[in-house]
Amino acid sequence: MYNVSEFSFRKIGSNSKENIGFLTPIEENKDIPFEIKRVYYIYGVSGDAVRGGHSHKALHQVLICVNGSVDIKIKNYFGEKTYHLDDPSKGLYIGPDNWREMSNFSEGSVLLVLASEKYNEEDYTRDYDSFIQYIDRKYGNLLSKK
Ligand code: T46
Repeated sequence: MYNVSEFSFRKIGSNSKENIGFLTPIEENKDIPFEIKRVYYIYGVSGDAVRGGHSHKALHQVLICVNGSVDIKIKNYFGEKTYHLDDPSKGLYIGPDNWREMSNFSEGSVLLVLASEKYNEEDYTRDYDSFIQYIDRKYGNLLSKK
């Protein structure tokens, strides 16, 4: 999907020892395509709760469900898709201009987010109609006709 991609991190185990699990390292500009200026995580969310409901004008992020599972619904100029995150070795890159909603959090789930910028409320578009108008102005008027 445009400006959104799923990818796998390195998952380091051991050839000689069993049951010691895995280690996933993440380095900026190597394992993810930007410098990490902020890290936050979301947890303790009820299964019936929905978070998100906004887009970003400039922010790049990678979402990793380090425990449990969660659904991430993305809507952008080119369409709509829901990604299911349930593996701590998988990441979901989300670039600018993507409306996102997080739902279906499993019990005990933890959603880790690596962000390219510090927190800036002015980078958010939290009103859906404003998002459509912003996307229309930037990309044309196709989205509002879908
Ligand atoms: C996103 C999804 C995946 C801060 O003070 N600092 C921060 O770094 C963040 C992310 C949030 N906040 C404050 C702003 C709100 O008063 O925490 C409160 C909850 O934030 P929000 O309602 O935006 O949380 P979510 O879960 O809807 O969205 C968050 C991120 O804000 C957003 O960038 O892409 O996670």
